Amino acid sequence: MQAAIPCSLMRGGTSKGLFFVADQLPEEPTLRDRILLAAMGSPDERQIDGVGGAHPLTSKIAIVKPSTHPDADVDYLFLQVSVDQSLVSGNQNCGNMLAGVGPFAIEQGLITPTEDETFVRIHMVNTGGIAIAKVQTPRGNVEYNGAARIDGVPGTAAPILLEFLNIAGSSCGQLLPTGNAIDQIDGIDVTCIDNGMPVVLIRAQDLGKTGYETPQELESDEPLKQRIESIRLQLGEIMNLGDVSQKTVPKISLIAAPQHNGAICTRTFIPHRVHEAIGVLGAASVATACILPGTVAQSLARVSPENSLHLLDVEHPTGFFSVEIELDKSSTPPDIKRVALLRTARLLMRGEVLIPEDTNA
Ligand code: NQM
Repeated sequence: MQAAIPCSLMRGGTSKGLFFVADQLPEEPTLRDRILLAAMGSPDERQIDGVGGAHPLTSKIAIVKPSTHPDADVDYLFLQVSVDQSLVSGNQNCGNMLAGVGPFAIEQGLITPTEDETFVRIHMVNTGGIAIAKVQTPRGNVEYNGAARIDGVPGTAAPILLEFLNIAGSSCGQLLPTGNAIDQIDGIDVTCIDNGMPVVLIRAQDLGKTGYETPQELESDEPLKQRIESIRLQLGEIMNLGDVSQKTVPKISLIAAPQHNGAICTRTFIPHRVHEAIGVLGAASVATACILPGTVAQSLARVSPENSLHLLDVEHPTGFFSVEIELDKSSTPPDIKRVALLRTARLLMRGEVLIPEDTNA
């Protein structure tokens, strides 16, 4: 007999994965991870014997439960299931899957919807911060249809507004983990930043690239990938992330001057594949680097430096990611008061995922 575990398949932003209520999975992490690997069909490049989509962006898990945090309604644990390795990692957060958490919590009865819009306060267990999601709930039902468009997803859907307070230093302890706006590694200038996601920004031209290549072009450049991985492994230690050889952070964003009137152009290694767009918190970190003095992004970015409220369009391979950032400039580096952005999500399927019998053996 296969084991049948209730869950939902959802698109969250530009990612996709399985959403579970926590009490449907074993608490013990080793057994839980074996089940998740089997559910997704990993390790296998095609994930042919599971529901994973054969790419890190479609091999994701959200585990949701009622929260005991005083400022939250639900806890959200994100797990990245490696496609081709027997590895499940909780070392990073995911702001795209986060977009599905509010709708999922309402669908599962963990949250009672209030009027036409429901605010869901989400404790992001991986990094400890709080996100507030505004979900459309006319007549008490989650509305998925709507007019909001996000680049990287065809068509339109109901808007889900996400707001983050206090996400600076989420994984590294501080916004600028090395204490510097610029560091040098292997003779290359880099900016290490963590405003919700640890990211290393490198000017594409410093690695002999334009920054406007397609993800496929960058992924097929083996020497480039080796150089980037060497930089990443060294910086992991310096950014307080320890040995990152088995971790999916930090991300590496190659940056260039904007091509389409945005703030900056990005191509992001996450960290071994190149993102078709950019991660949510990854975009928040890159956008923040654009407005901090002295970073590698500052000379390339097109932003107005005067205001405390910035709206930045981060360019990526399939369009733009718009991030709103509110700063308090009275401290150095400036204090990030609030980050806000738009996502959409959709429930694609609900039912049971079937786990082969020998998985529990
Ligand atoms: O940065 C991909 C994604 C992500 C993460 C990754 C994300 C984020 O697009 O908040 O959303 O960088 O691994 O799902």
